[in-house]
Amino acid sequence: LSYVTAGESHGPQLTGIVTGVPAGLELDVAELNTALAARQGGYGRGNRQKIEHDQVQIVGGVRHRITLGSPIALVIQNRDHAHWSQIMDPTAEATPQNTLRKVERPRPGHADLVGGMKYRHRDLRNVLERSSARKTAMRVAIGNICKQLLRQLGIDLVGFVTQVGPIGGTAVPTHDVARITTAIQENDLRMVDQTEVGAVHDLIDQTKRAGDTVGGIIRVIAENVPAGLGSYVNWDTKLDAKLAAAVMGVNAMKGVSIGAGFTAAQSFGSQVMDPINWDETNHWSRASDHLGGFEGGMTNGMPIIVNAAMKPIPTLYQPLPTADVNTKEAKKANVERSDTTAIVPASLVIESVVAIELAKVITDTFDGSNLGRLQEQVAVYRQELADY
Ligand code: EPS
Repeated sequence: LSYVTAGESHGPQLTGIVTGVPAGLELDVAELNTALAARQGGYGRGNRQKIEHDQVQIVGGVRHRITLGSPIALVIQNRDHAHWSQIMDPTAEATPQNTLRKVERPRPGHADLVGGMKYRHRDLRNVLERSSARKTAMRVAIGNICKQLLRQLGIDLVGFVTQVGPIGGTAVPTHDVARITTAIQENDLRMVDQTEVGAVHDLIDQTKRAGDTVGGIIRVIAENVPAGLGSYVNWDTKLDAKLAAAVMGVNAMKGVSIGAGFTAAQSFGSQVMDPINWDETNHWSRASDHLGGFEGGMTNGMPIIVNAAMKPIPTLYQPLPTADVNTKEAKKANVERSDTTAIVPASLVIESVVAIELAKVITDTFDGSNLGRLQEQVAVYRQELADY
């Protein structure tokens, strides 16, 4: 299973192709659109989301709601393109008129400057249009297809926010995906602890007034993942390594950890390892889950816990010093419309990339041609693990 996306933030549309989804999966398109709407929401979003109304159009690989096993092609329109149709026109010749809104003052922390250097762009709009997090909408659509596939194999997952700026970070008391999913729907921050919501709203309001931005920490929990996915035998077959790469592939991510992560470094081994249990009901399990469901780069059957640290968004309404790429004069950075924080949408995106990696390893480990056969093979494998 793999995917590719194309499309600029203010271009006509986002396009995605995902290949390797088994045949025979009944797709709930309403659920796909609900996930896209959730990614658009959350406290701290800017005005762009008032323009967009993300809806997926399926243009390949699905017939009468059922996946065919062929590549699935998806489209999401950029409604804002109507305001940028000349500036982002793919075929018209460049004229002074349609190259207005040039970006020449790169924003520190954004891809602007290095992207311009690397691709020899003098108008940094050519960089920012693709480096924009707008493209993550398509990853949520593809992630939701994978989530629907995983559900057919008994695997569920959820992404949520555990910290915004300095607020939060308290231990999440549960690994129960259904309980977390219910709790985070009670507020507009996808946070489990409702008592933190008021303080986070205040923080985001103050940050916005100051023309500044704020980041945070996201957690994804996946449950009922069978043991033994990924492998210890080579560094590049470790599944935790693949999850880390997928997380770091999301805009603005600066850190990733599994389970206790960095706090494991300051604890003793006896406090970090998860004691092994065997009993008639659960067969093999662990007494705790500090290692976030991974031993030796393989799933161990406990809930997978992935944490991601997101930096504050680099576009600031009170911009930082930079230099004009053409005149070289010291200037303030370009100001583009932006969110104060995108931690809520990012939690959906991180959930999506984890879903994609899990769907990928499962369809690689077992025969991923047809959902029914995949279900049979996974059931036989789960039984074998229980009988071990
Ligand atoms: C983004 C800047 C903003 C965000 C955008 C990401 O876009 P605009 O400049 O058009 O206001 O809204 O995110 C999305 C459009 C989205 O759908 O998430 C950026 O510079 O990364």
